[in-house]
Amino acid sequence: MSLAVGIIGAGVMGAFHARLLREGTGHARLAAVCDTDPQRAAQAAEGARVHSDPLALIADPQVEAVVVASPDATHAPLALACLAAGKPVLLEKPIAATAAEGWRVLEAEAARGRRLVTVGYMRRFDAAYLEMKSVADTGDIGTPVLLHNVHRNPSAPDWFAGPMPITNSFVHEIDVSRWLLGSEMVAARVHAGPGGEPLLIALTTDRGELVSTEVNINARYGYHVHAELVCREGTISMAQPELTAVNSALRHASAYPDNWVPRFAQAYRDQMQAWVRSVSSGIPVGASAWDGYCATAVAEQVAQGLDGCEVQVTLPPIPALYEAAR
Ligand code: ISE
Repeated sequence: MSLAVGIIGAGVMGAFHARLLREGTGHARLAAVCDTDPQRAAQAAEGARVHSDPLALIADPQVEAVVVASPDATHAPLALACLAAGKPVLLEKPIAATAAEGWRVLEAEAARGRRLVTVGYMRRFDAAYLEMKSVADTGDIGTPVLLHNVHRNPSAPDWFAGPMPITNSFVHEIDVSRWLLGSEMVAARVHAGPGGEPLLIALTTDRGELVSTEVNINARYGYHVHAELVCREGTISMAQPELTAVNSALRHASAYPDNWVPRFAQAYRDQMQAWVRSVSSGIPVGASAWDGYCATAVAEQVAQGLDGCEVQVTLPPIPALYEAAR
């Protein structure tokens, strides 16, 4: 049996998810694509059904599960529509544009008593992060004390506004740090560089660990994500995932991609395959609606510290539906 998946949004991420479903995902097929631009939808669909109304795609009887890759502000309403239709959804991050909306998604899922929402924090499927976590979890290099993150984009897209470096980009570090450390964030301090960027964000966890992140959305030279976990007896850091380096003209060089898709292509592939399997097995994978809520709620509170003051970060108690997955 192959799972019939509909995709909402045919921009960079939606088109890539469509390609994954057309070409590289076992036990799944691309059933439909929806975009406000019919040409873009048809291009990504390559013969699958095309919708211009996302609610029509969700209601389409030929669509069994949904990937949402439309703009951030649409995530919560579309997740709620998927929940109302009882259809599993792989929701691109962030879960919602605001924590309050994210909470509504979580509440609606909890009211159904069944996990249907997976939030697409794909770094949880990245080989380098997975290896960091498995080394840290052995305890061989001692207990974690500090996680250094670097998150650089070559340039901010023109739709980036207000605190989006935090609520759209830094949410990745919030999620992956919670996942790597198994800790919750309790305090934050934001330092802004000259003219407001880059940001240097220092978080403290409930175990006293420090999480430092450079969020640099105009780094110019390329897309670059790096992490180093410092433990009491050693460190583990990400080696650059390039396969080759070129020696030429007195230089040794390797390339940077210009966006996140090449860097995390395999993670997206593995996430899609794991999600498809989880829909048929009923065993959830990846970031839950609770994880999605936590990332957005922490980001929103961190953004309140843009004036440089320390912020105390709080989260509500975890609802019972998500407790088992912790
Ligand atoms: C984008 O939405 C992503 O998810 C990328 O991983 C991140 O680097 C970028 O800053 C976001 O805008």
